[in-house]
Amino acid sequence: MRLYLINPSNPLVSIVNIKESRWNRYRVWKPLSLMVLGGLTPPEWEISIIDENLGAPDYSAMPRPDLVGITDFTSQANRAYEVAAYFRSLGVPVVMGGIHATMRVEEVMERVDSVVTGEAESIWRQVLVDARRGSLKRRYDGGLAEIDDVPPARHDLLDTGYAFGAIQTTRGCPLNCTFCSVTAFNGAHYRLRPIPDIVREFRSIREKRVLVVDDNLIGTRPEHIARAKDLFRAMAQANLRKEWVAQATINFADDEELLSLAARAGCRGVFIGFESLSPEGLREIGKKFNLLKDRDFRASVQRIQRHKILVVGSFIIGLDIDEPGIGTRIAEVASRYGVDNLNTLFLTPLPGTRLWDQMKSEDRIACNRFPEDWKYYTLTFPVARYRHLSLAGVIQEKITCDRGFYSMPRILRRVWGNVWQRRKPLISLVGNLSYRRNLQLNRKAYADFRRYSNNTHNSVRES
Ligand code: B12
Ligand code: SF4
Repeated sequence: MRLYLINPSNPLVSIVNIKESRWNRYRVWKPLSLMVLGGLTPPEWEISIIDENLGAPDYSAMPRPDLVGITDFTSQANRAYEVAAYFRSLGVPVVMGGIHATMRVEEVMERVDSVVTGEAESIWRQVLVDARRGSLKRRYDGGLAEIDDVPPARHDLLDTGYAFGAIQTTRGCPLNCTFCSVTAFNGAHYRLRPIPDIVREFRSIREKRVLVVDDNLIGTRPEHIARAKDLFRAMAQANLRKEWVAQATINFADDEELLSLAARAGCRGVFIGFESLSPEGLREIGKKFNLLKDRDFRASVQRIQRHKILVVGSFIIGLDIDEPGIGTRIAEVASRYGVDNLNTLFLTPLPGTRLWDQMKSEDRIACNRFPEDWKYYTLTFPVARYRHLSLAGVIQEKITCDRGFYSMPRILRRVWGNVWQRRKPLISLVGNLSYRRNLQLNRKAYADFRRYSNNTHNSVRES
């Protein structure tokens, strides 16, 4: 029995776009979901994982599979439907699962044979049994997995062309920020994989560098921090010789022992969502956690960097409190915090989030020709109507912000700071140049987007 597991091409960045910027190689990540499905699949299935970000293959030249499984984020939905239509035209059954399939079940059901909602661990084997018998159900619900049932991912099924391997150590997030799908999809309970399983799986990853995909590797409560320390101790003891990057909340900076253990375990970079400059903004999006303790963000960033860990800071543009000038302010504040890279994203109502419900009820979802418009749900296009910023205005804020933060003098200052502190100046330079190069690509994409939108979506205030 032959199974194809497919990651449809990602409109945002793929290795195919390497011609446009060779630094993009560092921005393409392995589709861990499909490697986990591989780990759940019994040996009688011959599995091929096809990641279209490495270049879409000529499916007609490949052997006919008995079953196709497709994963997709919302932004990949259109390509996912094309791939599904192709295989269904050959009479091959197609199953779709993952975040978009879960949040848009009806839409997906119209285009595939079977939809799997939620996490797949409890249900995937049953799907395969039914597929063999030719009796696939239209819908399966995996719900939330027992965390001990998460198998080691099949890292051997995908090997070439990536700069980073991938692993997951926790699932779920209690914070439930309005714009984020994680609590809706993975639940509010923070579930922890057993440490020995993680260490063993780390060993099976061939890449030297690894992305730990957890939404928050360290968690928010004292018992989470204690577990993170145990994990880092075990990783250091196992002498894995891996360098890894992860996502964490800002409390990562609050515990010197945690930082030092993380660095010893191989942590080289951390992605932190600051999201907004102001307490009102943080309250608006429900990220109250960042408000705690009268925090000095600059000092927090510096404490992390002292352990030779790079900090990527993320902010959102387009909150209801954001007014003209927000782009310049974010660039300035992010520079003041001293982050090594800045990632600004447009406030985007992703399906299944609280923000989606709110914006839908206020008739603020401007790109709403679905499924075609899903391609713009990359957080890099302003798909909604913002309170104080028009379409042209919000795009201009983003351009101003990026131009300000990634100006050559500021890049050189940051890289020089890294040389001075002996903190991986090369990685910092590559990261900064990659972002800078993509700014030019973004500008063209925005011009096309404005033409597509016909400049119709005004700010809420104007309409
Ligand atoms: C790692 C990651 C990335 C990596 C991508 C790695 C990759 N190629 O998969 C990078 C950094 C590139 C990335 C980029 C983006 N990401 Co991202 N990312 C994640 C993150 C943190 C973890 C994903 C992961 O690997 N999970 C571990 C695996 C094991 O879990 P899983 O994917 O959910 O798979 C399970 C089930 O969903 C199911 N399943 C999945 N696929 C299938 C398929 C079949 C057939 C079946 C049966 C089951 C099934 O089974 C799996 C096992 O239980 C998630 C948050 C999260 N917790 O999921 C956000 C998340 C998926 N990303 C999100 C977003 C918005 C983006 C971007 C658009 C934003 C941006 N500008 O960065 C881009 C778009 C990329 C694109 N493809 O177009 C959103 C997606 C929301 C949505 N509705 O689409 C999420 C949920 C975060 C959020 N804030 O809401 N991302
Ligand atoms: S943005 Fe981060 S902290 Fe907020 S709900 Fe999502 S994963 Fe949790």
